[in-house]
Amino acid sequence: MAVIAGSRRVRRTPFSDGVEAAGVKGYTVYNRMLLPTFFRSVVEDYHHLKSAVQVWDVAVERQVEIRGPDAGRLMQMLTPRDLRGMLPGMCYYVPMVDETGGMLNDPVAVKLSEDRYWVSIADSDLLLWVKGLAYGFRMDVMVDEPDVSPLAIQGPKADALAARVFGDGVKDLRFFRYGHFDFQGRDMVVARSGYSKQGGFEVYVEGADIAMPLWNALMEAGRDLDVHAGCPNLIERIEGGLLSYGNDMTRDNTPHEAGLGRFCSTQTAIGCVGRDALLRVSKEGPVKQVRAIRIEGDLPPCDREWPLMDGQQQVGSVTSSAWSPDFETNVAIGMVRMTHWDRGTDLDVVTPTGVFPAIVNETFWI
Ligand code: THG
Repeated sequence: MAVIAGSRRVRRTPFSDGVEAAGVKGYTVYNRMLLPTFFRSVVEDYHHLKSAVQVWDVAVERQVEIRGPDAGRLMQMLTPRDLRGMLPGMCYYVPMVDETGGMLNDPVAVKLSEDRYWVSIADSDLLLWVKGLAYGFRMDVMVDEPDVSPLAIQGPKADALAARVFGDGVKDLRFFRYGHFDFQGRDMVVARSGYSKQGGFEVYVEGADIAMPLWNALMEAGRDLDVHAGCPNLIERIEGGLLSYGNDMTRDNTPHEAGLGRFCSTQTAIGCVGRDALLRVSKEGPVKQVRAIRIEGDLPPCDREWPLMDGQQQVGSVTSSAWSPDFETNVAIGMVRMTHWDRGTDLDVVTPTGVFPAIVNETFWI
């Protein structure tokens, strides 16, 4: 593919100077902001992520801040996940849906206090929907995008690196919990979370001025741990079954179709605007759903939907795919009709360069 032209419309991040100094070789655009796609090569980055530690500029995970007396009520309007058990100190993975039950985003919500949340969004303009609801329902809340940029520390040596910069206390964090830690006199929210299955942290960096000092401190502290700049890795995230909004699910899908039914308790999510629509589909169950797919052959990059065929009949599509060096197969994510979603079902996938054998896998590669 050709290069992405820089312009003001495609926003840089507070870490972009560090990313460039580290030799970034590819970018995509996410929430109208630059997101690195690889540094050395996708495969080299993959092996390094699984064996060492990386620092990721994930500032594209923009925050929608909801603050005010109606913050809790507005949050529950957005999601079929029951938020009554969510306390300050917790992060929740929350499917967000419109009035038809269609997925608008799959963010990580961070509860800062009873009346203040950050919604750490995937690639869609969730801010506009939230502001529209707040205005339309005359809610007593402020909704905006604060100067907060997540920086991820991911990989098996993430605990060791994070402890050197934030102290041993970070090691006590449980999965999807956060704490407040000091860095150069600044308060930082640090959570045990991140868009990989290798473990690690996400630092919600408040204030662009402290971004490069933190980036540099992590790079220096981790020199003997072989720390390297990295980014969400296509191969590793498919192996782990981490979904990508806009790729693996869209507004045309319910959370149940996306395989996110375990994050929904629609019956008790009182106030969710998509509740009535989802109660109907959650009773019946979805007729198509996300599946792990194994594909044989030398495939092109998956930059469009690939039809999944049973003979002449289309029974689904592949939405993400990559060669996995560790599993020595092409790992893929697809949306497959109920009639063909059972483990071991043999299908054909139609790509721009040919037709290849595809098999529905029991689980992701974790
Ligand atoms: N972290 C933060 N914000 C984000 C992402 C993130 N915003 C964009 C994008 N990623 C949102 N999508 C996801 C997808 C998967 C997960 C988090 C955000 C995830 N899932 C785990 C899993 O499926 O194994 C665990 C979820 C759970 O058990 O609660 O982590 O990565 N800040």
